Amino acid sequence: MFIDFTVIKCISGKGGHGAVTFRREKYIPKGGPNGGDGGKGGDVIFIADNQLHTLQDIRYKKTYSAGDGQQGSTNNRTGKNGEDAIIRVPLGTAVKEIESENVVADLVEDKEQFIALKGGKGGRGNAHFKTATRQTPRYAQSGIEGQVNTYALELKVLADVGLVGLPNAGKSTLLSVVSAARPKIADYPFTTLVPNLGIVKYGDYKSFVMADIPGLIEGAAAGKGLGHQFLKHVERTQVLLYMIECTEEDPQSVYETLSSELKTYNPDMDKKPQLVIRTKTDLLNEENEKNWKSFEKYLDISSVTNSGINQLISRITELLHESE
Ligand SMILES: Nc1nc2c(ncn2[C@@H]2O[C@H](COP(=O)(O)OP(=O)(O)OP(=O)(O)O)[C@@H](O)[C@H]2O)c(=O)[nH]1
Ligand SMILES: [Mg+2]
Repeated sequence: MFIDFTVIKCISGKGGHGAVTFRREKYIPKGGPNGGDGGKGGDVIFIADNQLHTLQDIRYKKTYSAGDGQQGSTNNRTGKNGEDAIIRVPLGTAVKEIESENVVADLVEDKEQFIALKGGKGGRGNAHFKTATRQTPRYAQSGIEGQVNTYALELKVLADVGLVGLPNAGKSTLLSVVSAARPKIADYPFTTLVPNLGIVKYGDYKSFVMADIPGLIEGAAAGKGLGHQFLKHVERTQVLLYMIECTEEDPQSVYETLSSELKTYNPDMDKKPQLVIRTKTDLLNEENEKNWKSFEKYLDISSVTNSGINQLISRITELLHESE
């Protein structure tokens, strides 16, 4: 179970000011007041959307601002309302107010809405302030300010497929190739410090969730490296991919290290459907190939040339359907 998490700042729109205007027509030199009202500021609204599965898209944007209402104008015309800021979130997203630490909404149904911040009201134009004794009021109301608040969004996600491997095996790169996720990728161990999630789309409307965790090393289950604290994230996935670099001198022992770490952490982990993925096959040469003789079954992929990627996705979807 992953906790997908992000913090955003929200600002609702300001109300537009009321207008101070008077009728000006030929033959009516001193017309009465006709200043229109200001428009209302936009609201900040969260909407649950069953097409979304992570907070991925929201994570890239830190501030959501609704539009301001426009000022009123002459002839009693009301200013335009500001546009609402709509924040689409996956089902199951909890919205927590940072300051009070209160969960203010828990959006579970498709299209369920939560108006987090109301836009400011528009000010009334001077047309409202005409009285018997005051025929030409020269003032109008100001629009009300918008509101500002900071929220933490939290989503519990169950990943379908977990990637495990030594540091630098190419896990994050694979995730970036098959999904819209953009995890950090670099040529050194422990590039990934926190788990990443991606949605892998296939067929027309189908998808599964893939989880990339920091690299595992021997002793991980006992707390070495970083991986162990994240093993819980792949504990409940349906399928595990063992990612092993094709250039490993002893891929068999790498496999055993990974497998024994998982078993030490939770004996059931090793029982779920798994695939061994030989990664970076664009680097494969005859020398490496020899090291793999003892290995019975694996799938070859290269995230650089894309070779084997479609086959991998088909194989994963077969396994997911079998375990349904
Ligand atoms: N040639 C080649 N290089 C690759 C391929 N996949 C990944 N790499 C490179 O291998 C290095 C490590 O890739 P990552 O995806 O960051 O590896 P990781 O398993 O996520 O590593 P950690 O997060 O440290 O556990 C990067 O320099 C990648 O560019 C591949 O298919 N071919
Ligand atoms: Mg990584």
